[in-house]
Amino acid sequence: LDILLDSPDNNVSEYIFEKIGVDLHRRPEHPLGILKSAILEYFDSAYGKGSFRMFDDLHPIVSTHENFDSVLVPQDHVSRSKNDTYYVTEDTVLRCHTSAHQLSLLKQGEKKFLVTGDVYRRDTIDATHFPVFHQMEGVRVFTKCELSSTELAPQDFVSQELKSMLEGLAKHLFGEVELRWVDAYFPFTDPSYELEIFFNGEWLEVLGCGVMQKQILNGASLVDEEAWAFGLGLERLAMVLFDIPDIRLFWTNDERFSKQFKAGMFRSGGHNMQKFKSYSKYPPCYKDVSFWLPNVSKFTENDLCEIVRSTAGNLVEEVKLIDEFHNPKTNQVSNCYRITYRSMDRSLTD
Ligand code: FA5
Ligand code: MG
Repeated sequence: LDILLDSPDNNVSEYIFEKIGVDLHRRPEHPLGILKSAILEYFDSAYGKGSFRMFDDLHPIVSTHENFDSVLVPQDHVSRSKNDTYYVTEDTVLRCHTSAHQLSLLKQGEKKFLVTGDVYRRDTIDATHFPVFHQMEGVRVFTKCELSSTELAPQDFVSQELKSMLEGLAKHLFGEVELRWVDAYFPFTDPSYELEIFFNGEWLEVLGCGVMQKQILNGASLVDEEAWAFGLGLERLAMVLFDIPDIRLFWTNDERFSKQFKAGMFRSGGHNMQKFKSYSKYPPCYKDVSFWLPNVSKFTENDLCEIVRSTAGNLVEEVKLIDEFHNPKTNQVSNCYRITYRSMDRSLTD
């Protein structure tokens, strides 16, 4: 660990490194573990028990090749920057999505699989974004024979099966829920879509998906086949499923949270399922910080969030730009950020 942290390319703070191995998704009593089983249950019932194989212990440190190249992320794509991704060394990263494992599993001959794991992104901070979260990837390969059973063009057939499968999943999890499909772009799928669910008065993006690029399949020696793939955000779905208002709660050790979740509590369609009962929130505490932007190096909001996060950890609820000032004489710009602190466990002093 120390050797890795000493690498000149490393931009992973200790706060983030400590999250490796916590594996919330492998705890049967944790909302993420409960959700993982509920999704597996859906795949078992829709496709036959065991037909989708679940991988939930693949290590989150992967090569840049796996994280980016293997899924055709262009060389100049923003997600490759050190502003967006945690680099451990020049050519290893904390995976920023479970798609990093698509190609190697296809190469191993897997045709229907799910990958659940922790993923890491330098990102802004608010109630639905956290720098460490969990994704579930799903891939289904269609054989030539399966594709020839329809009059539809292969891509349309695969797209349709994908969308109706995911709508079925949403129904299994939530019962009736308001959802919408949004056209999207991913380098590794075409066409690509995102699914949004109406939650707490807003549309919440819960997953990305699409028809896998031929080039990826070809790389795994699959030439006549087609495939779909999706990657869903487990926290986002769990927030909707259990009515959990803040993404940081998934990391709390407070018994008032953990006692409310039990393995086996999931009820299909949300019928008679216990929702999360919010215990009263402690009051927030605001501090404004303003500073001049450097003239030479580039300032990014993610860098600021990272500093705030490494210093104040889970106490930070939100980091928000509230004022910008340009001094015409010196041609300098200053920013003012409001940092909202709130503890899940106690009242903060000033
Ligand atoms: C991806 O990560 C793609 N790999 C998904 C995919 C897989 C597309 C296979 C096509 C085929 P995206 O960056 O949109 O896509 O993230 C997927 C989901 O992760 C989002 O819909 C959201 O539910 C969740 N998510 C993204 N960022 C965060 C965050 N900071 N905190 C919590 N959840 C997040
Ligand atoms: Mg997205």
